[in-house]
Amino acid sequence: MSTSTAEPAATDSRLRRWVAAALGVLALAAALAAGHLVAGFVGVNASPYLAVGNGAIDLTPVELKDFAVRTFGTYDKLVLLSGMAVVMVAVAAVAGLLSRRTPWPGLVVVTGFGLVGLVAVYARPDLDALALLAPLASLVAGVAVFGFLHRLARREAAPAVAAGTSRRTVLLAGAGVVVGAGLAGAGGQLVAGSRDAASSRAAVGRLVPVRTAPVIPADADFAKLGTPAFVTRNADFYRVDTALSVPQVRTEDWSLRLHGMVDREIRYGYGDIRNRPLVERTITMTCVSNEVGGTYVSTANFIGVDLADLLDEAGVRPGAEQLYSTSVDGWTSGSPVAAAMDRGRGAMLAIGMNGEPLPIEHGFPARLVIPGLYGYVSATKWVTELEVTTWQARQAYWLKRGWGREAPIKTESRIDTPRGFETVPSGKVRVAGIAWAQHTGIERVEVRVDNGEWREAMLSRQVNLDTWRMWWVEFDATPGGHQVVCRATDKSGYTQTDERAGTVPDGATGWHSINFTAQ
Ligand SMILES: Nc1nc2c(c(=O)[nH]1)N[C@H]1C(S)=C(S)[C@@H](COP(=O)(O)O)O[C@H]1N2
Ligand SMILES: [Mo]
Repeated sequence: MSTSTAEPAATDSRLRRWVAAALGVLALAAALAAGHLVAGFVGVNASPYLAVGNGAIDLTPVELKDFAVRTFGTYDKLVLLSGMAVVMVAVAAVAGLLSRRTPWPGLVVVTGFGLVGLVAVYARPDLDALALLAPLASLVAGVAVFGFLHRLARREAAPAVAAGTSRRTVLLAGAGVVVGAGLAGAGGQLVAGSRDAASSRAAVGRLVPVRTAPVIPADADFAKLGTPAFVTRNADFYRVDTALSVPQVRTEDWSLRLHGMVDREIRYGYGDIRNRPLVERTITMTCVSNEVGGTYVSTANFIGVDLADLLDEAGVRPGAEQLYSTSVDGWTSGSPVAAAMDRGRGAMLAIGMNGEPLPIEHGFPARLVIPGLYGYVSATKWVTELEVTTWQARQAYWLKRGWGREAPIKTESRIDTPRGFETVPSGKVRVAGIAWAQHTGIERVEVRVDNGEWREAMLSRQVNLDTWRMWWVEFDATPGGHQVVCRATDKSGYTQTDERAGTVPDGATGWHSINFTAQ
């Protein structure tokens, strides 16, 4: 140590505010990019950013999750990721600002970030120990970059005598980190992309069922009158899941393990399923989070095998109650064994949708589809495990979070035309929409305008009991505001209750109503 204790006050060598904040943000960028690069090799979900987001989803209370799905719809995850980004950048900048004199506050925060990433990846059920390399890379890169840039910047800020570093060097180092982080992040994305499921899906080719679903008659929808098309295009089919990044499973890596209360455990490979005689069924799926009037209802021609066939091969033991299915990403679902075994219901292990292999976001290579039950108890995507068990022994993902165990789809109807608050010419106004009561069938839809008489709507041709039906009716509308309400009656004789219930715990009820203006 020199004797120059009178060295100018440390204030002189404090980093400028913007430099300090930038250091924090640069270290964050380097950390995330390094993690993403390594995740390209060990599994994209090991990327600390995604792992933390996925962890946040799993920890979010039901009400908040339901609110997010309702408010942001398909963008809920984008909103979450953007929100996380804003918070992280802010914390990183503050960490930098706290480190104007010594690097320690920043290093502590960077390490804290790293530990959160490690815990989040560790907690993922779909990742193995190797995946920890990604958050580890983040931690090391974050600490190293912060320490390195801080030292450079401090040297530059120090009194001229001691200075061996020019401002230019610091800026160059900062720019180097930016470029490096960009390259690493993009590299990770590229590597992950080359190992994704798209090429595997393309290699599957056309799936040709031996028993195709009956052709959909032309009068099965009133698309020209303002209802949806009977069969929903894959690109338009609603999507609901907890996965931040869509699981990428290649057929060659996929298998389905069927075990539990069975006589013999079986493991099916993709070829074992694809090479069976495939059946095709037209089924309307609905999400329990669908609010009255909501959009989480769609119809497709699913191609696959009978779940009952697989269960029979394994030999289900007496006393079995629950078919507990697990997705590759750890999500779980519990379906009644009775529904899965009931041949009249036609539960499927589906590998195709509307003539194509399942789209990746709809569960490629394989998913469950059990007609008549809400998706969270019947429709596991990216399914890799079926355990035959009891209700007591296993609790599925949403059951643990307060949703019901038994969740048959409730009879509902929706007005599609006119749109809410639309202005239409007065005179004849056509009201059209959809109704569903899967596995029971729709018998009647009635429509009421301005608290007048209920009028029976024209129904589309019934395709099968597991699909929606379309309806329309015409009214004379005088100029001014009007309200329309609809209600369906199913084939059991049940008429939709007007009592409003929320989606939790087992599906919303109530009549859909819209207001429109005639002029
Ligand atoms: N792996 C996995 N499968 C899942 C879910 C999920 O979160 N993860 N969500 C379920 C729910 S709640 C519904 S409604 C349906 C939706 O299927 P879709 O996205 O193909 O429409 O998938 C079900 N299968
Ligand atoms: Mo759902």
